[in-house]
Amino acid sequence: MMTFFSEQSFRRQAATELHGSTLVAPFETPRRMEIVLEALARAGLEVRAPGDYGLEPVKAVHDAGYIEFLANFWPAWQAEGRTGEAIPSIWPARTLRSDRIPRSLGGKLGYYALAAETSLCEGTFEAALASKDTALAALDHVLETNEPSFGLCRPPGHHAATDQFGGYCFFNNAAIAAQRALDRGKKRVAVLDVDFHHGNGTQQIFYRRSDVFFASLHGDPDVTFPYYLGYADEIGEGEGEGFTANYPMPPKTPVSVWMQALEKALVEIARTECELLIVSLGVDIFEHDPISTFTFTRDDFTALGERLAKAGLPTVFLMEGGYAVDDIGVNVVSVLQGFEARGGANA
Ligand code: SP5
Ligand code: ZN
Repeated sequence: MMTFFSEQSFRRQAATELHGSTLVAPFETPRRMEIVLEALARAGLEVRAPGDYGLEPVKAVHDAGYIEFLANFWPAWQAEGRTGEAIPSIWPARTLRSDRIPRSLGGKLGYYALAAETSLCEGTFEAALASKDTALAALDHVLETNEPSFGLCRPPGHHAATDQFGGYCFFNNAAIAAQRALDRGKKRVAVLDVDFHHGNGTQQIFYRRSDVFFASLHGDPDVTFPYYLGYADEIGEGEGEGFTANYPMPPKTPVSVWMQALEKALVEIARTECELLIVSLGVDIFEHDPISTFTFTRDDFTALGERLAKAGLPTVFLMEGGYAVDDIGVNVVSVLQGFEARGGANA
């Protein structure tokens, strides 16, 4: 399996994450990438650097004002003499207006944020660009060779909505790749999100559309971030009705139960006649993940890869979460090797 990674992903070096009542070193640390790269090397998988795809594929998915905000924020913040990382602390919440974008940087910060744990800092925009390039290169590889691929995206993407960042995400890499696959001739694409957290951004972006089928298996939002999306009754709207499927599950859900939900999602992917599978691969479903509550072991990750291979679709894996840093490499490679062992996706 070909893999892709950009060194530019290291340019985000945030020092802060708002966690409970304190600022901690971010769970989404660049060290995660080093560990995955080491595991890819040990597995003998080639890693290529992506090309520069520019902003057009981002504009196809995200709001122009949002992209401009991310591009300009850090220099503007510094020009105001602010030195620390930027953490939003007020939003256009239910009782406030969301039809005005404040001129103030602090006001913009909250307008474009959906959560407060994700600080903005130097290099964030550049890393986010590198991450979408990684996803696009992985996609193009699948389209051009029909072989599977893995994009080691950092920062992750699935929480990023049309015009909001949060949950460690800025650009929605999976959505950007899915849109490009459509633009390059695929009639319908499936995004299967196995990250522990609901892929609220991906769902929102495609909620009213039938050309992308989105399925997410995740911790029940009733008790889990991002709390306000990801319930089973969200099935898409209008044209998109029947093209979103959610499988929320409680803490400590046995892997056997999770696998049954995966079967249901794969039935839907077959029903909707998707021609390409994009897997939002978060390995924070691991039993020892520090911020999550599912129970995957290393062998379960292998079994997941094997099962996905059976779907028989051209497949691109894109990195999302996974915060048990010492294990993230083994867990990711287990999925990829399980997939390859079963001759996944025309390999
Ligand atoms: C891509 C991705 O996996 N993003 C995850 C973002 C989670 N952000 C906030 C998590 C709040 C977790 N609270 C956990 C309490 C653990 N004791
Ligand atoms: Zn996650």
